[in-house]
Amino acid sequence: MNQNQEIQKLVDGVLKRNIRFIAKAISFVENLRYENKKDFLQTIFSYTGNAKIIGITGSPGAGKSTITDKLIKAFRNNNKSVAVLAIDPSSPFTKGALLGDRIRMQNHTTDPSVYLRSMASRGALGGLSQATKDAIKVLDAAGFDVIIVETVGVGQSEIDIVKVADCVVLVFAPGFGDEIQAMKAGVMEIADIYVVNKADRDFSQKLFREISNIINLSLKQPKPPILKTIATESFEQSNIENLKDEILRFLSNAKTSNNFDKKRKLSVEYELVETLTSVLINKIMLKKNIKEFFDDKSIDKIYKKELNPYEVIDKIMEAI
Ligand SMILES: Nc1nc2c(ncn2[C@@H]2O[C@H](COP(=O)(O)OP(=O)(O)O)[C@@H](O)[C@H]2O)c(=O)[nH]1
Ligand SMILES: [Mg+2]
Repeated sequence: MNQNQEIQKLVDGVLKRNIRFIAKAISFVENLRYENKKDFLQTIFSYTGNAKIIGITGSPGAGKSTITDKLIKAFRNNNKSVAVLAIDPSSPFTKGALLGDRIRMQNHTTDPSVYLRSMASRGALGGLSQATKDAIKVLDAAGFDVIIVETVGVGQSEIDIVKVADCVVLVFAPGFGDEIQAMKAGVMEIADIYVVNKADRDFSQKLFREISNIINLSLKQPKPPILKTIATESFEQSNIENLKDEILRFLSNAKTSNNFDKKRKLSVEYELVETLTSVLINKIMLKKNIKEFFDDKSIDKIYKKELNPYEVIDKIMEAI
């Protein structure tokens, strides 16, 4: 089989929602450089855009995976197919956390309309990597109605999730002490829905009030809802059915107000710029007459103030 046939086979498998091919396609986009996955991405492009993408973010241990497990159930009750991408910031060599996520979501492993996948985050500056965005496209093309992206809310990935998700759920739990930190960092602004999980724990009411106060002060319109959940309770007791309803309400309001399209167009623009940036930089760095600007000697000179970096940039711009 030549390369085109290989790619077509992979695409066909994905479009048929064949789990083996989906797994293969995600590894494909995860491991390859842009030039090598471009043909594949180009072929699936026209099949993407139908899934609802939900971001679940918050501190490690807040209960995101436990909530996701029950959200899967809530969407399955409505006959929606669900794919989950759990983005783990830890090194790909320490699989502990990934295993934990799998265990918390294992209730659905025999359901062909549910697909779970963990990915290591390898994005620049800890943000969502291009691989993650491409994996979302694979799941979208595969026809999943809902794609849940679980990201650990530490820094850039929390902000980044806004660029890919249609609805962002920010999960808090009492006892982390990082609530105020998060608010300071401006992370609060990214949420479309707030969840205070572990509502069975002490101080959850206090946390609920704190977050309510912040929402009331925020200029964001409409005011995001805030829900209390106990993800470890039975489905009926957990309040996750309500969370699903709030997510659907948000998405439907966003559609009517045009915010949905606006947000998606922004993310198209972001990705265009991001892809162009990485393609350009790769192309530039590979040029022979550019390499010398980055060799040890040149870096050492800049370090010793013998060479001015701004001059170097000017020279690079002239050389390309
Ligand atoms: N008491 C209590 N524990 C919970 C609740 N939700 C999750 N947990 C527990 O908190 C721990 C971390 O949950 P997990 O879903 O892995 O958090 P994640 O890191 O945000 O994905 C697990 O031991 C869960 O069983 C809850 O509502 N109440
Ligand atoms: Mg988790």
